[in-house]
Amino acid sequence: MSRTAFVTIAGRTNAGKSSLLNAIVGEKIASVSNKPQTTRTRITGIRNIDDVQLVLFDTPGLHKPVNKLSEHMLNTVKESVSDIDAVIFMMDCTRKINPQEMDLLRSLNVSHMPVILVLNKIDLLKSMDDLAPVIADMTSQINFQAVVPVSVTENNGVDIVISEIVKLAEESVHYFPDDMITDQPEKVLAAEMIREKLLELLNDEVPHGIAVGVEEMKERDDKDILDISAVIYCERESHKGIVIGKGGAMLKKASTAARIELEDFFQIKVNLKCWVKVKEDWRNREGIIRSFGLSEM
Ligand SMILES: Nc1nc2c(ncn2[C@@H]2O[C@H](COP(=O)(O)OP(=O)(O)OP(=O)(O)O)[C@@H](O)[C@H]2O)c(=O)[nH]1
Ligand SMILES: [Mg+2]
Repeated sequence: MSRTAFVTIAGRTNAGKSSLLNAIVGEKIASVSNKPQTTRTRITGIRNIDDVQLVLFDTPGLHKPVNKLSEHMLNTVKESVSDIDAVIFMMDCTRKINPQEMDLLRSLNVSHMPVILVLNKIDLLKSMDDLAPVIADMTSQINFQAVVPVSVTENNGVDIVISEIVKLAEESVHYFPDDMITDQPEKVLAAEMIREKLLELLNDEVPHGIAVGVEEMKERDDKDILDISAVIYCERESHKGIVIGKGGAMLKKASTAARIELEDFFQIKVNLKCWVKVKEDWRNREGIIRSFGLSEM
């Protein structure tokens, strides 16, 4: 009989949730960056191990809400931690737990949701002895199904996280076809790859106010080339100048990096064209948030 486990990855922004999703799935399906609030929607990743199908939901990171988009992101987290088999609560082990994280953990305990505590970024610790007080403090306050120290970037401990989730799988038919790794449409995957490069390259407020929409994605009939046209939205005229850069240098750098990743992912030569448009203060405008596909499920 086949088995399935539905698991949500939650935790503070920048803890490494999307990095873990990618590591478990074995392909880069979620954007990762060193900037907070990289993930904006719930992203499904699927991994099949023998007769077990793991369905993982990556969620936006916990943060103080600053605009309407933030509120949607935090609602997505709330909606993603019920009707599942377990939560992977991810912590950056070098940072103190904050009240917002504690509130979520307590509410998970109240609803008897199994929680696997994943302590990430152990590569940054001076000594593994530093973990003991963190684990003691956490386990004295919250009941965990398991506690797993990991370094996702060094691929240390991810296999243990996988085996902990496999234990929770219940008999059921597989929900997704066995060759599917994510529920994101190709246009969304491509847009997220472009946004990730902009997050990497831009600083201050500019990257947070960026949304990317892929308008067209089509393989040519006569050649093995995938034409992609994308629009990069930013919040102000001054931001548009920064995104384009001197003589178009920034846009060129970002789109070249995105093209290389797109070619690698889709295994075809890509011709990427990007335009930059302004949507004033869009992160506070419900209609635009919805039209960008960024309101909760
Ligand atoms: N040193 C170290 N850095 C890591 C590790 N795992 C992830 N990171 C880095 O942490 C940063 C945040 O990673 P993400 O996977 O985007 O974090 P996230 O929790 O999804 O963040 P949000 O989407 O903003 O909530 C990136 O720069 C990652 O490369 C790790 O094990 N060690
Ligand atoms: Mg993320």
